[in-house]
Amino acid sequence: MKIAILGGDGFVGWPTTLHLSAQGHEVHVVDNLSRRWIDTELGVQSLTPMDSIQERCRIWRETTGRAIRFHLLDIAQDYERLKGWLAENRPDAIVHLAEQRAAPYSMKSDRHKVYTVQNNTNGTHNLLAALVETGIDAHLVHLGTMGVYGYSSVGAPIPEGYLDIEIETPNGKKGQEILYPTRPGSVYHMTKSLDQILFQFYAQNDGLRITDLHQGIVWGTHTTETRLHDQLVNRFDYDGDYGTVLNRFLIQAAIDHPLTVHGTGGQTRAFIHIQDSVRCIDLALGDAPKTGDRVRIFNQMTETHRVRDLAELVAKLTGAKVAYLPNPRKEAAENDLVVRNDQFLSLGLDPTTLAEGLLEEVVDVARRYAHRIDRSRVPAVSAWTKELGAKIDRDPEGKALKSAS
Ligand code: NAD
Ligand code: USQ
Repeated sequence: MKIAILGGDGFVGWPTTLHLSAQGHEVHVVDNLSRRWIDTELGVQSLTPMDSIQERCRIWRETTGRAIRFHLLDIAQDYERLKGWLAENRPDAIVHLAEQRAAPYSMKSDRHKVYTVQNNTNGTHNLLAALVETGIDAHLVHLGTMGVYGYSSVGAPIPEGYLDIEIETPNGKKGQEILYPTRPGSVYHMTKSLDQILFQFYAQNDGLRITDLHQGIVWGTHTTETRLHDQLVNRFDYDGDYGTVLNRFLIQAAIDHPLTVHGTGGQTRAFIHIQDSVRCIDLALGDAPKTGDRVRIFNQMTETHRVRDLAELVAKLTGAKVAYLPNPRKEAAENDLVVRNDQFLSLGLDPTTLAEGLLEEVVDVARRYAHRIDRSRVPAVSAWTKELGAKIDRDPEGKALKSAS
């Protein structure tokens, strides 16, 4: 297949690009490199030394003989170029990862809220409108998030996208299928809830074939293909905005920094290893909906964990200390989370779990590149409200904190 990977220079996008290229697909990366600019804005860099996208593609070609083409394009701001690019290249499938994906970044200031909504919502809508206009019948696979649901399982597992309900009418009860209700907890998560409605409309109105993958928190760094060469290494975010919880605990352990648990650590979240994330995208591409089908929604996660249990696990493994800190986020202090993921299991996903020795691998990566870590960028300083912000003034080592942008 000819596959366009929008956001193919990112953390999930790069290993997905390599994996699909290794499978023999013709792969095109479309990216505006905004994530690299945000690193510059925040004064941070990936823990792992990432080469330019052009250099990464060159090394891949040298290592495997396969070509990956890179196209510098902003899908949110440059509608005409996006439409022109699609009309010229006519991909069979599109993997859409090109969004601002950090909840803390989306809550830093009004400017960051506005940017996140404009970038994510326009990007998704531009893509859908351009597909209709160009008449391209590509299968669109979008990376969404488990967080659209707000992590509450109300005692029952979160289904894969849809809920059967009954409504009282004057003629008795009537059944209806609705999208499972959303309850996003950040502006970023809100944009993913908006994406869902855009997909529902375009599938229903124009027969677009769409799969929305509601992914949990991705952890780990290497995949089979990124291991092939040092310069194919994946990016690794550790800072307070883009670093996600388990990877953060593992790098904190590696540099002898207290593990930064927000609040009681009673938050339960869904997780997936980067290798499984890549496999799931591949499985979803191989199982496309037909024209006229409703949007196919998968829960892309393999296990759930409570934040404090993860901290204790990492502390046991490495001897790190755990710091319980004021929570900068407005979120439930404790929650249970049960999630259905039957569809990927039935497509053959064999989950990689925390128990499989890969935690040590991340600590090893962190130790290898520890000299690249700026300790002052480790604490999370982005607060969900001004009131919460007033409580976040010291890092776990007692130093005064200031925001990076
Ligand atoms: P990332 O920030 O590393 O990568 C996103 C890529 O998209 C970057 O290379 C960025 O430059 C590009 N991009 C952003 N806006 C763009 C635009 N307007 N035009 C062109 N390119 C643009 O993020 P990631 O961790 O790889 O996440 C990829 C997708 O998966 C995101 O949509 C995210 O919401 C979703 N997701 C990620 C995680 C996770 O834990 N990392 C979990 C669940 C879902
Ligand atoms: N947390 C800590 N300490 C830290 C960092 C985070 O206790 O140092 C806590 C947070 O308060 C939160 C939980 O850990 O309760 C998860 O935070 P996170 O930053 O790991 O994940 P989140 O903000 O939810 O976002 C990440 C990705 C996002 C994706 C989402 C999937 O950045 O792109 O959509 O995970 S999900 O969480 O399922 O919504």
